[in-house]
Amino acid sequence: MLVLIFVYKCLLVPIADFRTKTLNKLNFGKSFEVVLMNSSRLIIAFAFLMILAVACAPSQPEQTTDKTIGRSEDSGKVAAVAIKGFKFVPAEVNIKVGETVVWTNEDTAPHTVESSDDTLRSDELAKGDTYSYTFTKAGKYDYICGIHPSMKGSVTVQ
Ligand SMILES: [Cu+2]
Repeated sequence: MLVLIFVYKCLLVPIADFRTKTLNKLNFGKSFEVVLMNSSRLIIAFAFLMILAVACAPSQPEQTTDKTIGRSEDSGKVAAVAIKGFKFVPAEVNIKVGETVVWTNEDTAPHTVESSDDTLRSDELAKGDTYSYTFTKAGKYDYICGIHPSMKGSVTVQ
């Protein structure tokens, strides 16, 4: 509705103004100014319509790649583990050699990711912080939260 009003004001009002002003004003210089003013308004209206057309054009389909299962720059797959409700979700992850796991703490409480063999050893993760590790050797990596040792998870690398 606002758009229609805008278009009306930009297109129709200047044209009406132009007619009355050119009829009323015999001074050529002033009429010429009016013409200039109206044409610039028409250009603005046209530009606005073009922008509107672009904005209304069907947008490209959104990328189907899930952010949590995207691809890192070296094209190795990334598995996401959320830390929420004092749990690793999912607690068990199966990946292949060369793939990366990214842990994201979604709790307000701080957590860590620590495996007994020290392969995994994150800093204290505040809410929103992430820790990632790219696994280069096959095996099963059990890990816990160093602050809450009852929180357990594992990564199996094939
Ligand atoms: Cu914890």
